[in-house]
Amino acid sequence: MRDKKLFDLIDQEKKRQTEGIELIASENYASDEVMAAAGSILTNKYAEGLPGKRYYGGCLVVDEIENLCRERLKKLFDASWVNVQPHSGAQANSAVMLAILSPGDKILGFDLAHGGHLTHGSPVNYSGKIYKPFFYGVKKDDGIVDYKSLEVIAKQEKPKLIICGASSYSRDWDYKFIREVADSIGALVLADIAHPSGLISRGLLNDPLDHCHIVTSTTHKTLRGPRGGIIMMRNDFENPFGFKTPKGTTKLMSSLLDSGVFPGTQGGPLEHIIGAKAVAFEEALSDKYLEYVVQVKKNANVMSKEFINRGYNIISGGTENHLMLIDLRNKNITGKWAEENLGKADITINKNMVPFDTESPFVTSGMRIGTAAITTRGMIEDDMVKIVEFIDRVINDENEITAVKKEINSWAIKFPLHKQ
Ligand code: DSN
Repeated sequence: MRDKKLFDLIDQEKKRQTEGIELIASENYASDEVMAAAGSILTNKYAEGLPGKRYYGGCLVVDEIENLCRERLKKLFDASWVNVQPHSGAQANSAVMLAILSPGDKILGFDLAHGGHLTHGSPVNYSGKIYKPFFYGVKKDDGIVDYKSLEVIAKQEKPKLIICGASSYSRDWDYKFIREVADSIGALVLADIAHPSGLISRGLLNDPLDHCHIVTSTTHKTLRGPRGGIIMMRNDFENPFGFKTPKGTTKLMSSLLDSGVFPGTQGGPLEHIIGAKAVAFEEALSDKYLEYVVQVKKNANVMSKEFINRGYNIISGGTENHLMLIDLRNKNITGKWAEENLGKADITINKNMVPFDTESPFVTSGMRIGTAAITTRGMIEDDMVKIVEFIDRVINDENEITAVKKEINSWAIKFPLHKQ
């Protein structure tokens, strides 16, 4: 290997991933085949456009690959239209907004400080700079989305787009209700299912495609594919907000979304990543993957109960998906402290704002924990209890860090990285 420096660093990262416990809710371990496709010669090919309508020659093979990817994704989510080119979830959302909205249009999203995402209207993101954002949050008493306030704000502000979906919310969504609210004001609904998409794909959570006009996701979290994004619709429809063609016909949303991706927000698609997405979608259609997502959900449930048994405050009192958000204020530590000190014991989590947080986003009062990655390694319910015990030991006594790290390193290597 000529670039020893770089490949030594990759080896170091492999050691970190192998010897530690990965609890970041948005991470997972892609299979060897997903990584082989992602690292393949497909990276060499330019293919601006869509299969059959490219701006470059030599696209016959990548056309087949992208079509295979699209067909597998349609099957996985029972969608009639998909675009597999977005480089990330954020890019997928930007393409959707470009397709639907004009600068200055109102949007209504889930507050980032309550579990939402930057691209749902945060003032530091394009979505909050170009469009006019309004937010709904969770109720203070139970940590569940405040659907009533969503309805009130929607009826008052009449946004063109309502966005649901989250990056740290442990409950399922009432997509039907949100669609009813949207219909009452003539808005469209975008569900961003980046986190729970794997669980949704196999029927373990409510199906947003039943009710939401457009659905976006990442492909690397519970879906366990390469890093990337996707856009889907179960039914195509005419854009209600104009965008007339010179001939006067209203454009179909599918065509607007395709243009929103390219040339709207991206150039050449990453065909190596599209190949890897195709591998991941085929894996996700398998019985083994169904077993996996069922176990992810079981593991999260057991873990949240064990945290509660040990006096931890889980926002909303539990989980219905792959993650949980823990308010650490009753333990007298911050999220920053937890991230740093658990990290020293090779337990990787992320600090996270909790709803109505009193700390800054750099400190936070909470930590977010997910079971997608550790379940891929083959860990089951008993292992969850053990992990909570490790975490509790560190949080209760910093002097335990060295001992916990040692135990974790020898225990973790018993679970191979790519067991699926
Ligand atoms: N950064 C992702 C997460 O951790 O949830 C969201 O984009």
